[in-house]
Amino acid sequence: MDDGDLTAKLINPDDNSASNPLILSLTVYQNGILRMKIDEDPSHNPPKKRFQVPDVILPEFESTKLWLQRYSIDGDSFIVYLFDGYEAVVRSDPFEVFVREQGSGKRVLSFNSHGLFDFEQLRVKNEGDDWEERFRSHTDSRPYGPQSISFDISFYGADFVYGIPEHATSLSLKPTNGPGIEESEPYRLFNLDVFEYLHESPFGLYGSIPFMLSHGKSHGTSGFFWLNAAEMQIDVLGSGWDAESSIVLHPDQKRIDTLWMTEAGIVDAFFFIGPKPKDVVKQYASVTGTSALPQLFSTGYHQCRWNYRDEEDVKNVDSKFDEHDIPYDVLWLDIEHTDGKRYFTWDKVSFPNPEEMQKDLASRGRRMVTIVDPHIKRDDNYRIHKEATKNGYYVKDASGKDYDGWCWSGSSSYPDMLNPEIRSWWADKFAYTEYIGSTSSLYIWNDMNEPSVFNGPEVTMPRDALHYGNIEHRELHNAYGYYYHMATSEGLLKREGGKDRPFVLSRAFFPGTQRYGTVWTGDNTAEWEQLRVSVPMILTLGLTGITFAGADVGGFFGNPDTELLVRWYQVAAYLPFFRGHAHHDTKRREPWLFGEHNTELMRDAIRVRYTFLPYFYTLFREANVTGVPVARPLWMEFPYDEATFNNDEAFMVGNGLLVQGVYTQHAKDVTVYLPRDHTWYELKTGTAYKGGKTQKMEVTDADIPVFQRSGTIIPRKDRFRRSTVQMENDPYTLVIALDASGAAEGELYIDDGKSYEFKQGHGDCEVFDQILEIRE
Ligand code: NBV
Repeated sequence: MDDGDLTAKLINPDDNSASNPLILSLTVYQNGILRMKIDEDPSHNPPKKRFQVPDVILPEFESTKLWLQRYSIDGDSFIVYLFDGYEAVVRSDPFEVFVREQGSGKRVLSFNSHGLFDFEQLRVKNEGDDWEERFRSHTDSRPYGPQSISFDISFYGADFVYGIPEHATSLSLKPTNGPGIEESEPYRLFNLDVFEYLHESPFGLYGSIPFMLSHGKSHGTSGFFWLNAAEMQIDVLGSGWDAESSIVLHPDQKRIDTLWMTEAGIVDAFFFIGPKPKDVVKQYASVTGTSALPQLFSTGYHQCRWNYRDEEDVKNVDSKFDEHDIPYDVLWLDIEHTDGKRYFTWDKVSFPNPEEMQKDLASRGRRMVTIVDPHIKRDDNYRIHKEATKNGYYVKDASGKDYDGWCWSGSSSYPDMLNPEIRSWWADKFAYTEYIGSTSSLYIWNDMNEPSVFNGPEVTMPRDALHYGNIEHRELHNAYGYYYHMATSEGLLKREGGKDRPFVLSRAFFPGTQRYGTVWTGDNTAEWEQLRVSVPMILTLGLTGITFAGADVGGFFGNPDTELLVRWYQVAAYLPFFRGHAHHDTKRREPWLFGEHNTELMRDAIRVRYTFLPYFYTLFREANVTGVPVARPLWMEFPYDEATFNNDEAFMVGNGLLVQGVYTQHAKDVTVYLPRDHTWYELKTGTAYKGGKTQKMEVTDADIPVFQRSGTIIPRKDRFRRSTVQMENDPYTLVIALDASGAAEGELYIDDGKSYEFKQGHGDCEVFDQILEIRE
């Protein structure tokens, strides 16, 4: 015991090779969190310090550490107190760590119960060692040799596991391996710019969060998070994969085993005991942070396209929204608005008067977003490139030269965002005096930050590229986009002297991204299956901290047929980030281009969103305080209702609204499961349905089924306006759905919608935190 932690040496008894002992440390934090680190022992002088991911764990989390006092030894096991009713056990031989209920001894989570823990230690290269790895025309020099880590994690009492975005798959993670299971690749976590991604694929997309949750009827919910930024692969093992398993289970306990593998880094693992779904997300948020409270405007509708061509086009699109009485808040400009893909500049012919353009939009209460990507054009006349080169701010290649890759801007280099000094330099670029033509109504979009490199291995940076502190790219790859997003967000904050909240959309993400901005699911396709998969993708992001997330409405690639486009608006109107976007080869698809009837349908969907903005904003504040997401899987609200555990076609907005998407063409009806023990009021008609059953609901093209749960109060604003700005002083409508006893409760959060005054309690007006109780 040292400093309130437990430390141990891990010695491999069967190993005749001269492998050094590893150092394990175990720390307990408030609210049921166990952290375990395993790294090489510095006293054995490894050739290099392995990478530990900085700037993700909240400093305030560290201060919730509990001094380990109560422990006991039982045979070869060392037992520490974890939380009310739970303890952690470290068994020495065979080595295993697990969390269990005190008294009953029921396990919750365990590490290495199947003995799959393996840790490749760094070595000095000897003559004859060939560590190079070749991929197509690329060679990875691997100067430190293999350094992978793997282990098994078991979730007890688990019916399903969820999390580990980003994959275009179902909400509950299908087994990748095991008897009777069609063997698939493991789920991969490696941030990549994937062209035309497929649904139902375990292939990793643009962001990575190595955090898995399990849920089941016997334990409830638990979670496991591995803070590591290298490539990771995770197998979900189907039951019976290890028939010889010696783990003794309580008869009513199911178990799901998983296998985790990474290329580099250390073990820095967090075990969350739950036991309720919201406990686990709160425990995770206490480690990595809750989501930033967005400005109110950004919770409205966003209109994007690659590209709105010029100032005339912008004006025209903007005025058409008014002409058709469709509210919207933000117009977006993609890469073509720049002078030759030099970010922070404007194309002089198409956008000669950017300030005027933004001010004109702002006069009608609207904002603009421009794209700023991380690839910097290697042009000696480009200010950003000159400064970055002079200061040595670029990521280096394995030979120590500025890494040069190919992207939109042609030959490009990438600022080394791991370095706080470089982040601060980058943040300064958003000052009005630096980003000429920007105004206070301009916000930012970060794309291509995986980082995407067209001529790099797998369209990204070589793994042996070098970062600040001699860190290899392989060690931090999955966090590059996170640091870039962080620097951009800090830029907007600095620009406003810390007053207003930034808005930055990012494609790449990592644990902690929620503190810096919004995420979207990248380049989806205009297909029904992609509309369907957008729901579990966004719910998964919410479960793993990033609640402010959305998918391109309509699908980025291809032309959606009108019915798909309308359905997409109807579902996305209830998801946290709501933006229409399209590839430049697609036909224009603004909501008024498909005939009056369809304009009306899309207008209605967008208006519904605006009506519910007070509710959404209140939920964003709840997420900001607690980490509980805005859009929730049904099992998060109804953890005892087994029929919800595997449902990812419907979702809850807060605890009050249940939304059932329509994901097929020409649907005449859809089946909706309404969770038990509640009455559900269909939104349009007020018709009451008893919960605990699957209902067949007739649908028309006008809308999708949405229900309000009995016992809730939902705040709305029902007047139709051009944007959130015009709604500011509109009255609230409270929609009250009484429960069987004649009671209902709800919350309404109101603040100025843009500043940080809420941190001083300015938003916490009397109605917040206070239950409105209305009795008949
Ligand atoms: O900047 C162009 C696009 C953008 O519209 C899209 O949203 C991003 O995901 N970008 C990718 C680069 C090219 C994609 C083919």
